[in-house]
Amino acid sequence: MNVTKSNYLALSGGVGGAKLALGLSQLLQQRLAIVTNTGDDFLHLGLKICPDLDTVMYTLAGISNPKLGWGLENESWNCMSGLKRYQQATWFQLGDQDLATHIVRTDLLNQGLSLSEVTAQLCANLNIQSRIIPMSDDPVATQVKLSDGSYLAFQNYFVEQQCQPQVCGFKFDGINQANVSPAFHACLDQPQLSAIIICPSNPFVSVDPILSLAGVSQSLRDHPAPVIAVSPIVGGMAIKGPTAKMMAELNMPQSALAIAQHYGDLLDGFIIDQQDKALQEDIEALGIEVLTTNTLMKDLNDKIDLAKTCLDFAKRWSY
Ligand code: FO1
Repeated sequence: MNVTKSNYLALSGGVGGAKLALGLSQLLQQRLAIVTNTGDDFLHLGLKICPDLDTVMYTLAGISNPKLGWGLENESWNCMSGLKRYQQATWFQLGDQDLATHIVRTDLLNQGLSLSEVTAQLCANLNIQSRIIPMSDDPVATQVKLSDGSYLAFQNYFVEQQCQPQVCGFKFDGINQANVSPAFHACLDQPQLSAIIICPSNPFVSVDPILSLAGVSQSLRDHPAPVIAVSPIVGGMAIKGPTAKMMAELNMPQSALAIAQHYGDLLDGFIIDQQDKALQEDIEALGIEVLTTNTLMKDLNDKIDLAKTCLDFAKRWSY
């Protein structure tokens, strides 16, 4: 008897990933687990900041700042004004309500809870139905390599320097010592996973940290569930963020084909935008099944439609 497979795993980071995660969570609720990148995390003003966890959390709770994509809606910035008084760093904008998240997270971590436990508690308070899981409970810090061979911490690159510096590589400090988080490990061990969906996040700094954790890539290859990615590049452009700029600086074509080649044999399926239909054959030649659709997510309906397309596409591999 074909056991009804019912659970889904999404890998996400950044704003683009959170959009699809929201669409998937609207369809799947508790049947969805979202493993989130923690390579963007850093200690700032004594607080543990986890931007990609917070972006997914706020987005699924319906309280994220729709214009910025990160932080909270209806935010005030009084603490930032206070910090200016003491000549403190204000390049990383921390809203007053957002600060509550960082204060509570830092306090619970200092009490000995794991990042997974803290995340579960924050999500419970925000009444989030899907499970948001840090990729690891151990520290991993993404550094971008600059053309002079030096490394720059991710937030200093992304926010303080507005992604201006040329990058020629990346490293994830701590990745070799970091363990896959318990809930992530449990997801990978679940035979009844129906699909593993790589959201349209930056492959280099949002998805690769997750895939670089020991054993993750091999687990995805070995898992009976299809691994499906949605291209973060549409018509040669990134919808948001530095993905296309990084690809240019890495001497890669800024195309959905180059993204498919980057993920390589990890993928069973790849969803590209109709603007990139001409690339379908070249991607299929890699042994990857391709679906062409509208991947631009302008509103909640688009996010749900794309999520539905992912789930229907995954059915091609169900037996
Ligand atoms: N991104 C910015 O471009 N400028 C900011 O001032 C900023 C503050 C910030 C505060 C909390 C948070 O959770 C995210 C924040 N981000 C900011 C986004 C952050 O840089 C993320 O790493 C990106 O979204 C990429 O994942």
